[in-house]
Amino acid sequence: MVKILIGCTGSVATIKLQPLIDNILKDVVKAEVRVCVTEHSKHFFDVKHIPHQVDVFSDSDEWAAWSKRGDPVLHIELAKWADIFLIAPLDANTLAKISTGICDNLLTCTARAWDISKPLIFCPAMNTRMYEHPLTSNQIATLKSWGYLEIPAIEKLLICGDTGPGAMAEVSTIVKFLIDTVSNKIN
Ligand code: PCO
Repeated sequence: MVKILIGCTGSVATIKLQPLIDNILKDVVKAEVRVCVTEHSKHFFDVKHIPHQVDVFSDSDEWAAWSKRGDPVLHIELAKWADIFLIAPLDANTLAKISTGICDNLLTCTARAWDISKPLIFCPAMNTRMYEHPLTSNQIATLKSWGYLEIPAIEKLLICGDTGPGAMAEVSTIVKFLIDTVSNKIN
């Protein structure tokens, strides 16, 4: 089995979570999928539409799991469990946090606990104005300097009506990238 942890952040591109999961389960051989989400990302999907075998974790699960010494710490368990961490979409806020080590929620704590010898794939998604700010390329370069793998944002008509770079890569591109990453891991 290849264990894939999908991280979702508060970009509107989280509307692609369900097709992303469906296509991973269909096309990535022997994939086991879990999801960890930020509170803002919950705005963009309905957990009822996520396949039943896929567990979705969020901040409240972190606190519910721990009451005493010896209890599991969810972000550590998820970071140990996953073979691949796919953060799609990675919004401007979480990009900034991960690039500087801020860990104030389940997703960013999991990223902070990530073993950088395992693949971490990230798919930036944000409005063009944010995407084109110099902070974005600086922070993406920081993630890449640790060996993290970028699936670059693309140019298209964004949900807000602007056209330009900043849209999340297509689901098909992400799934193909995952398949290549899994086969590199095996071979
Ligand atoms: C925020 N914009 C974003 C940009 C990300 N947008 C996208 C695409 C989707 C539809 O094709 C949502 C996938 O527009 O990735 O978060 C303000 S405009």
